[in-house]
Amino acid sequence: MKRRNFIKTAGAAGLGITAASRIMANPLFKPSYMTKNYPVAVATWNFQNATRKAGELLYQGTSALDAVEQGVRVEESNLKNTTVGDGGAPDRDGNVTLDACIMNPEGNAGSVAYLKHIAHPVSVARKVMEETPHVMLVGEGALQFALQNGFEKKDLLTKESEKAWKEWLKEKEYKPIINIENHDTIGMLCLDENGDMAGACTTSGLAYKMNGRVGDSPIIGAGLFVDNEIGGATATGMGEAVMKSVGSFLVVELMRQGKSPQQACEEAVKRIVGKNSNYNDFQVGFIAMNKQGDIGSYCIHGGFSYAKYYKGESTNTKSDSFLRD
Ligand code: SD4
Repeated sequence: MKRRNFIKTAGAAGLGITAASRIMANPLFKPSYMTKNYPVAVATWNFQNATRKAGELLYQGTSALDAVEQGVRVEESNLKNTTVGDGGAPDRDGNVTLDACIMNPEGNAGSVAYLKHIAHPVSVARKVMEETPHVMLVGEGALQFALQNGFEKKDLLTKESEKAWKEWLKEKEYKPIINIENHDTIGMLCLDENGDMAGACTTSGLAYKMNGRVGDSPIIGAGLFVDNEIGGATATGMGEAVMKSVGSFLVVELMRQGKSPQQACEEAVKRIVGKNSNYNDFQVGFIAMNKQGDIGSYCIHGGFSYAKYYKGESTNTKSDSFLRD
């Protein structure tokens, strides 16, 4: 039996056939699976400038793909944000290397990793998606491709990031920082007025990572996954744990099996907790959205939140967490 028919039948059985059919015949009756909570833009952390930008575009009729790209670019440009784009913290050797990806409603994807000197890796990722036969370009090749496509080459290491890195060099102690200044990687999902979904994820990765390290954020299925039939998910936190669980793909598949966005995020986090005995030492957070625009989020440690723009209102919502702080 199809799920919708099952829901109708089960509902009818519970209420009694006559009462249920009377309710369903009412023109104002809207079963929950038909509720449209969109256009909407949602992003990891309190990145409300980014969701506001994307959301306003969505309400002007912009496509999910254009809105999500423009939305995350706000944080890529933000020099005060040391975890994304220009001004991002460098690796141990002082290189700022950026990771980003994007997916459109058709299920196409583009990605760049270990990209130096380009302030907007998400836009390079989009070009990879739209203008090459490939999904992912890395390092020198990604930079070459970006320059060939007119992106400006610039030094992304700010004075502040350089100073903080030099301070770090004194001890060279490497341990993941949970909830960096309460913001981190930006992963965003947009659902446009046609009900089509696109997503993007962009980061400078873990501060003081090893030279050459790539995290989950540019990996399709790990840092981001969108299936326009079901919904999308995106991740933040310790990329290694997200990659090993193919986290965002897992969340979307759990939604496909009937879980709500919230239940799917919880299950994915619990799976990571179950497989990593050191989960106390790192953060992972997911956000997810289904095709109705319902949103869920869950993380290991408290402190994670998600930003949302819906019907002219910008909000930041605290995420529930596995560990109670
Ligand atoms: C990474 N997930 O590179 C990203 C960055 C992040 O806490 O979210 N760091 O692993």
